[in-house]
Amino acid sequence: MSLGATAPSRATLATPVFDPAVLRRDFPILDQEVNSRDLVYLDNAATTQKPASVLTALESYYRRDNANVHRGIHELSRRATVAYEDARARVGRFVGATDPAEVIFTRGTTESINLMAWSWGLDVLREGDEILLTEMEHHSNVVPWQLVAQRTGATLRWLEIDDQGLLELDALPKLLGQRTRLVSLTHVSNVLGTVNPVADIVHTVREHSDALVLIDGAQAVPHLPVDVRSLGCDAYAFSGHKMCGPTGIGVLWARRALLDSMPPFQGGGEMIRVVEREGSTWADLPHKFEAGTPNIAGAIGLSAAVDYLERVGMAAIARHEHELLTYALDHLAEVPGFRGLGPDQVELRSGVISFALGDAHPHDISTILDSEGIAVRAGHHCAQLVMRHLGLPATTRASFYFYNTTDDVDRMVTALHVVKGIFG
Ligand code: C6P
Repeated sequence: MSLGATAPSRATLATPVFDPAVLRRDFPILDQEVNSRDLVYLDNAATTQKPASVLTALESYYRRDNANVHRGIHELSRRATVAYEDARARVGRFVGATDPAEVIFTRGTTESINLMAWSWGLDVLREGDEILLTEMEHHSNVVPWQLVAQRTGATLRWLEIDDQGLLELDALPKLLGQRTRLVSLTHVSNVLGTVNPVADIVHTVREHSDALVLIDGAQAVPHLPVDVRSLGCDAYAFSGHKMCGPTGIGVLWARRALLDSMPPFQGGGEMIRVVEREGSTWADLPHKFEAGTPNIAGAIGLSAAVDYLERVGMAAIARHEHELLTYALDHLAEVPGFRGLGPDQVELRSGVISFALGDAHPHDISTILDSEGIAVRAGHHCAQLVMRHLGLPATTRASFYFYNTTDDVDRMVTALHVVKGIFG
């Protein structure tokens, strides 16, 4: 089934055959050569490629409907507003949010977490309060809390990672208490691929504290079925560009009562009710948190991405990534000097493989792979605390999506043999 610009009929969808080799035809960018080799794109944790249906949605919005939202009473503005608000409801439903007012459009996960930090954190945190983070966090879920802790006198506490790349959950109850105001953690690690048992963690947090739970879902929503309500968390952040959507758009979902209690994050047009010289009052949710002209095209593109992902099927995506991960780990183990990082149990991981290869530097590895037309990421992956835990300055990282095939893995394995030949 190719799920390109035109959606297949419901009848076709009743018995879809998941075939990554066919699905990848929906992604025009994948059909090219890099350094005279067919492109193999294995940098999906950084950003994913966009199907034709998303490109078409963006183009047709700009060609036919472009106008500012919630302002004009002319036809184009009406169309743009309807499309933008439909996108909010659509994207919210994709992660189990039943109330569109709880879906705030942001620039991405980073801005969603900053919204929580600068609105809720600055307003609520006091000297002696504690924020519990994990050693597994991306800098986006570390630095905003450091900044807000500096201003409020709150303290950061840390849940560690064990030798397997799993969170040391036995230590969690001891880290929680009266002073814990927030537990903020990633759903899936962008370095180790570890899928954290979020619902269980929320349960433990509720048993031992009154803390809020914020989840960084940047690497989860694109790869597995997510339902924010059944996870039981208070807030959940994710990015559009990692799930076939455009860059510059993301979501903060949070419970209505929490959002209602929070002051605005930024001030400007759109987020006010009345402005007087003496002060202003705020618009209702979700607009209170969306100052200025929003990323209208981005929201519409993300909605098209969500349509696409739903047609492919999130359960099928997760299953395919597990199969690819198993296949890749088996074959990579044959490359001399290969050392994979992250949990041994594939069921506890998503499609991310960070690795070391003998003494070869990750930047050299990735340069050689690039010369073979293979895109991977090398570096600390914006997770220096994880690197410190691993005792490495950097790793090479291959990250899969549903359009990757075993042929892609074979190409990488062959290229790593070349790297090994060069570095010995
Ligand atoms: N990780 C990676 O290559 P933004 O940049 O706001 O869309 O997402 C930030 C972010 C937050 N949390 C996690 C777990 C992430 O993986 C990311 C982005 C990319 O791993 C770029 S550094």
